[in-house]
Amino acid sequence: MRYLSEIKNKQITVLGLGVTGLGIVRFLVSQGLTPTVVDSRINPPGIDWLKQNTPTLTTRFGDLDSADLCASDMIIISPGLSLTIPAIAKAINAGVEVIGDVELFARINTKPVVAVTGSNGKSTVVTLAQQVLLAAGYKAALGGNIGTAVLDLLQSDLSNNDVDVYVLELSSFQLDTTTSLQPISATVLNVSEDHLDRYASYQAYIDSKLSIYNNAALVITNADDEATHSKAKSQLSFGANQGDYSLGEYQQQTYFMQANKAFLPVTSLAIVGKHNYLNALAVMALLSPFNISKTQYSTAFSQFNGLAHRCQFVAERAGVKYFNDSKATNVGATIAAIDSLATNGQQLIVIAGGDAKGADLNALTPYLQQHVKALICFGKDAKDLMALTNKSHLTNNMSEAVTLAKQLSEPGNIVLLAPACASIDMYNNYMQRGDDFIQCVMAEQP
Ligand code: UMA
Ligand code: ADP
Repeated sequence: MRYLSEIKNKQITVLGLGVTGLGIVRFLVSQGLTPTVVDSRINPPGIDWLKQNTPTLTTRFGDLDSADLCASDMIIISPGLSLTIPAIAKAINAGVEVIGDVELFARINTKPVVAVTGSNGKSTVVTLAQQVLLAAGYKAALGGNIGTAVLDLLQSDLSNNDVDVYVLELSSFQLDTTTSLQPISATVLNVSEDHLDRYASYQAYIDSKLSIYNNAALVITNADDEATHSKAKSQLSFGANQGDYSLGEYQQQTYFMQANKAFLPVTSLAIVGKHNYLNALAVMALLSPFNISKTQYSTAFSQFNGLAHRCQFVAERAGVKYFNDSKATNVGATIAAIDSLATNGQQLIVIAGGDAKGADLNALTPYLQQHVKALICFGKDAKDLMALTNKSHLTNNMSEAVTLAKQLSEPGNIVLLAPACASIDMYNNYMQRGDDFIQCVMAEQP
């Protein structure tokens, strides 16, 4: 592979040793390269793997200032690190090339890539897209922000014969260090405030998302969300009532419509909620370059039961249904969850809180007024959430929040964990927070 021989004699630093860093190290070592591995943490997550598998690599763990990053020819950086960290900015100013793992993947990969970003729905869309492709007989590999480092998707002989197409979920952080990706189709699903602790402005965050369209053969926009729009020549759109792929009525049923023609009823999709119907439309638009029949779509749509921690039904206790939407780590996702569960005038009890990442929470207010009978808050930014409504209650933790939710609920109500915040102030990740919620619900006496 030409690009790898170009960098063979370069001094490469792998910066960050989490999921991404390990993927980079494994890949480079499999190609006979010997990078230096740096992480600002004394005990980064990948340290044990490294000690066991590649003990001879040079490592520098701890303070980044003393890692001498300027001495590298190239830094392959993990997405959790901002390019504005002084030691990293200094290396960039000194002329060191800094790229992400997705960029290295793009420079090497020869297979088609379907690329997905957006504030919400990415994981659902990429997983459903992979399921549809598999149902249609394509060998489809899934990776990126969803949890598998992209370089772990490549075979070490680089033939990649076991893959016809890569489906990649890309975060804005990953896009910030990617310039060479040429997706066969790419979408920004939607944009709402998130990660404002990493971006200078909301517009900077939007611009980062929009960069996924650069070099895409087909751009897929959300007709209902102007921030996702593009001037690309080749584009299709999806939307609730408008766009090339939309929702429409046919024989007294709601259908997924393709160019205004009824394609499949929304009941063909096992997951529910309007946001998921939009996700399915996005999948159809993204996969339009592939040869996929109605039956193959229908098979995949009916078999996909959704991902854990996304509006996941937990239990019914004393006539009250409990839903875990711990993955609602921003305002847009919490609104979508309230919207999809508050059908038929349902009144919800919502548990929220955590680290709001600098977001403006006010967009929640009308939804709280209309559909929420109590907002139970805890965590770092609980007070900001409390200020949104006079129906709020402050608690100290999940266990107290669930107990209070039970006391406030009546048969027919729904209790929804949809925090609108990251979990990092109290948990390792959103999965741990969701599991805590489930445990607390199960521990309550019926
Ligand atoms: N960190 C340090 N020092 C370092 C390196 C990292 O303190 O030297 C910290 C970061 O600031 C961050 C944490 O370690 O708080 C993890 O960062 P990382 O870059 O090592 O993360 P990885 O383990 O490589 O996981 C990353 C994505 N994480 C982030 O972007 C924060 C994972 O997305 C992704 O699944 C994985 O790569 C594979 O592509 C997770 C995520 O939270 C799910 N993403 C954000 C989101 O979805 O909102 C963007
Ligand atoms: P991401 O990978 O972008 O975080 P997920 O599919 O994991 O997306 O869903 C994250 C959260 O967003 C969940 O709470 C889910 O209920 C909600 N969600 C999913 N799709 C959408 C959408 N199209 N619009 C708004 N919220 C959504």
